[in-house]
Amino acid sequence: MQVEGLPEKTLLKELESRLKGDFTYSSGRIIGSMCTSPHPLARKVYARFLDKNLGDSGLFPAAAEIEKETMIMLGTLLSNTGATGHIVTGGTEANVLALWTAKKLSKKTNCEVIVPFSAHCSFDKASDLLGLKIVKVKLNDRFQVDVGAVKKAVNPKTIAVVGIAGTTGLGAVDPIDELSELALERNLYFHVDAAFGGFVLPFLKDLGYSVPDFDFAVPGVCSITVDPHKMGLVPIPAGGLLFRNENLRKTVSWDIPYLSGGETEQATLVGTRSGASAIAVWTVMKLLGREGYRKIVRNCMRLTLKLAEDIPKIEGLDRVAEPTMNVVGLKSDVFDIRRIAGELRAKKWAVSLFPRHIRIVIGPHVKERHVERFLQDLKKVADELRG
Ligand code: 0PR
Repeated sequence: MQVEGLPEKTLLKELESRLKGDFTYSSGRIIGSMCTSPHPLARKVYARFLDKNLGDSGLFPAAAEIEKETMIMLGTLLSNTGATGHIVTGGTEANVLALWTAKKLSKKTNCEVIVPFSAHCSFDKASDLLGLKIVKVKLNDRFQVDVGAVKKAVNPKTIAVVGIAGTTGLGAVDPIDELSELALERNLYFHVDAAFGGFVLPFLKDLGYSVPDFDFAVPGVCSITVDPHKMGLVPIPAGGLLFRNENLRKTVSWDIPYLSGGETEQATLVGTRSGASAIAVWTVMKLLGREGYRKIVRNCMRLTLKLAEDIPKIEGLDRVAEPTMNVVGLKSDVFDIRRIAGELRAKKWAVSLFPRHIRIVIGPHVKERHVERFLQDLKKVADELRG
C-alpha cells in the first residue's frame, strides 16, 4: 500500500480499464457457468444494505427476521413450510454444514459418507475437513447414482448418504425417493444437493415437465442445499442450506455470548456474514414470484432443448444425454473433447470442460442469438478439426 491515498476518480478509472478484460454475462459468452448476472434490484438492495451482519444478529434483528422469512420461502418452494436454515456463502459451505450435522448426530468416529461419482468437489473438501471417509458410488446409464451400488456400499461405519438434484456435470437428478427409503431403513442422514436444481426443478414441474420428487416431499430427506447465487439471480455470495426441522439446524448451532448485539447463536461455518445476501434473496423471490422464475426457466429450457437438438446435427458431435434441466453435455466419439474445448475457448466461448464432455449451461443471461452464434462456431470448430 502506498503512503498517500489516491483520488477516487483515478481508482475508478483504473478499475474500469483493468476489469474490462474479464468475461461478462451480458456478452452471452459465459455458457459454462452455473452463475448468472444478478437481478438489477438485487444489486440495488445488496449495495443499500451491505452493512448488515447476520453474525451479530442482535444488532440487526430486522435483517435476521428477513432471513427467517427467506428460509420459509425457500422451504415452501422445496415442499416444507417448517424447514429452517441459513443463507450461506454458497453450495460448498452448505454441503460442509450438512455433513458436519450428519457427523455430529451420529456421534461416531471413523465415519463414512456415500456420494455419487457425480458429486461436486465440495463433498471431497467436506470429508477432508471433517475427517470422514468418502465412498464414491458408480452411476447408471442415465448418469444417476446406481442405488443398488449405494445399498452395497452401506456398512456399519456409514453415517450419511448424499443424493444430487442437478449434478454439476450434466444436471442429472438422482433417484431421491429410492435413496430416501434406504436412508430411512438404515437410519442414515440423507442430504440432497440441489445447489443448482433447487431453483430449476420446482419451476420445470410447474411448466409440465416430468420432475420426480427431489425435495422435502420425500420423507427421508434431512437437508437440502439450494443456491440463490446460481439460478436464483442473486449476487454472490448466496448459498442456502435448509434443514427439515429446527432440531437438525440446532446440531451445528453455537452460542456466542459476548457480541455487541447481545448473546446470539451461529449455525453457519462463518461468523460475520452478509445480511445483504439474505435481503437480496428475499427481494428477488418476492419480486419475481413463482411465475417470474417459471418464465426464466421456460426460456432457459427452450434454448437448452434447441441446443441439444442441434448439436447432433454437426458431424462428429453428440450430446451426452437428453437434458434434464438447462445443462447440456457435449461429447464426441471422433474428436478429442479437450481440443474442441480449446478451440471454443480460443473463439472466446467460456465453456466448462469435464473429463469426457463439455458442459454447457444455458443461464438466464444466454439469449437465442448467443446459442445460434455458438452453434455456428461449434460447427466451424468441428469442420476445422475434420480438416
Ligand atoms: N453443489 C453442486 C451440485 C454444484 O454444482 C456446486 C458448484 C456446488 C455444490 C458448490 O457451490 P459453490 O460454488 O457455490 O460453493 N457448481 C458450480 C460448478 O462447479 C460452481 C460454479 C459456478 C463454477 C460458476 C464456476 C462458475 O463460473 O460448476
